[in-house]
Amino acid sequence: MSLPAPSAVPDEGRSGADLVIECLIAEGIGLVAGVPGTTVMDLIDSLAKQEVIRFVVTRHEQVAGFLADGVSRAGDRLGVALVSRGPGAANLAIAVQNAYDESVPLLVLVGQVPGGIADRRAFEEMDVVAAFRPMTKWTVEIHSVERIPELLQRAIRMAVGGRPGPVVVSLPLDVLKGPVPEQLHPAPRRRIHPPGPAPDAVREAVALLAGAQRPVIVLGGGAGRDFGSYLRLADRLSAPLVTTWMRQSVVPHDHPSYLGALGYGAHHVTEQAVREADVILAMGCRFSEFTTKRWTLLSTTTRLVHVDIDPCELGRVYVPEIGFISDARLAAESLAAGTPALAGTDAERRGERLRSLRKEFDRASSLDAEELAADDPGTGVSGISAVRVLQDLSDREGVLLVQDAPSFAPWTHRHLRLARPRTLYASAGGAMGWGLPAGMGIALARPDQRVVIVSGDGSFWMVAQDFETCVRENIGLVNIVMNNFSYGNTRDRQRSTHGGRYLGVFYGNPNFAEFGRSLGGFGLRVETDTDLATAVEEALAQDRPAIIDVVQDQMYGLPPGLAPLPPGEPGDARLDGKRHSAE
Ligand SMILES: Cc1ncc(C[n+]2csc(CCOP(=O)(O)OP(=O)(O)O)c2C)c(N)n1
Repeated sequence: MSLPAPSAVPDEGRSGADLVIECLIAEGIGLVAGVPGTTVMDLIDSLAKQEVIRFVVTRHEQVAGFLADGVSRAGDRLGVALVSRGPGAANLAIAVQNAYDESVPLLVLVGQVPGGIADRRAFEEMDVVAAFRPMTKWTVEIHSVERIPELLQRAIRMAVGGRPGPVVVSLPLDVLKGPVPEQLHPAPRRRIHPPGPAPDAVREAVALLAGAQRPVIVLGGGAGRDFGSYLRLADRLSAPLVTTWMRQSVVPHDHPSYLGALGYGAHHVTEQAVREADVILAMGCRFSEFTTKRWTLLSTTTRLVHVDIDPCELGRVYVPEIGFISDARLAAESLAAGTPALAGTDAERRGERLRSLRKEFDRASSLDAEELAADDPGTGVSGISAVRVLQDLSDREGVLLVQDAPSFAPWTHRHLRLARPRTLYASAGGAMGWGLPAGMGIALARPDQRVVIVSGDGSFWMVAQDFETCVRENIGLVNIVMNNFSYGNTRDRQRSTHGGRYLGVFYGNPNFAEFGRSLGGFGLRVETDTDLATAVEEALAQDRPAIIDVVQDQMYGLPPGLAPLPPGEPGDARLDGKRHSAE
């Protein structure tokens, strides 16, 4: 389509919107995803006048938000979303809430009605600060052009610094249109160095861990990208290393200390190691509901060392015997350096225990186990099994796997073995529809890799329209849709706890392959197990985005023996405000 050439509007100097974009460039932002609207048209115009930042327009604001989330998770740059006031901001809220829940850094720019008509319930006016404050690290409205560099820079530092999270900046139209004094420029880019551990705390923790009989390391999302120091520490301690819910990709699974991920669908042996631990060293972890089996997993006699970058996390759920503020990696380095090599019977005992736990983990997580061959969640269903999908996707060179929030999650949780860390991206926040947009952001941040997303049909259809964005923007991902014509996870809850009275969980679907093709992408429908591997190969060979519609039985869902998590009791005795220690 050819567009008319831009009209030669005389340059009237820099506007507030120009300055905002200059600030983003100074901060190294490479991509902004968003949806237009009256209050952000000046920002979009400023983006049109430059070539450093790519602007990707999406078909729904939640997609822009989740896309920016994917950029932040996978790349080295902060993800940024741009939306208009009231309706635009409300549509995006799910992505902010999810990023807050998962400690994902995000910068959201929201257009706002001009100050001169604010607080009169102007058209689409929304109190952005009040609406977003409870789900952000910081929400701020900028009321003068002069303060744009200061407040934007602070917003970005807040998003990426400490425990990361979303930050929302509300930009009234009069500020975006306002003239910028010639001497006003972006503030220089500044980052705060993460804190290291206090030497005393390290000494105390080393002493406690050295005397332990059954120490366990629990690693959370705060572990960061550099996993070497955790493995060195696990080696030094001869200790099992487990991760929190959905964070199994932070370490390589072939390391002899790795014992799986906690959370919904965790293996018995993974939970057993934690339950039986006499000392737990938790790093970059917030002891979430799923990780702790609704706060019932840790034994009352287990002594706790908790390391986190956020002081508010220390003792928020479990009060540690030794708690200290530190970047998890820096703490692991110091702990590994300070831990003496184990010798004699201690070394033998711990080593033997670890080997036996690991053997059990290898058996339980095997994809070839006989019980999995008879893949049946107890309902006599047929169709393409999740096991087959996993077998066809496990550890493919050059592929990053993205997992939406359907019943497929416990399958990967239990049976996906990753030799290479950071090759699985999963949302612990539970938001359906995260997969495709996050996968788009991950693909844009990592063009050297191919992205394969696995979504439930319900989750996919919440954001399916943005497959068009993938085609238009040439984002060559593959989206596998596990098509069971139902909200499977909630259907299973009706089966297990509501006497099988099914209501509001079944629906019809289009042929997703045809849908993909109608938008200019590649599409294949797969109805038998044996065709799946070829379909994945074919889809990966395309130079355009692809959908693989994997047809399943309408009752297909969770792994054998795994019931949906029942709504339950508040927690265990350890949360009665008792100090947690051996005393
Ligand atoms: C945005 C959002 N709405 C509702 C839910 C509640 N919920 C959790 S799983 C689920 C069903 C998921 O269905 P689907 O994506 O088709 O995956 P399946 O479980 O069938 O594999 C629902 C409705 C949610 N997590 N997120």
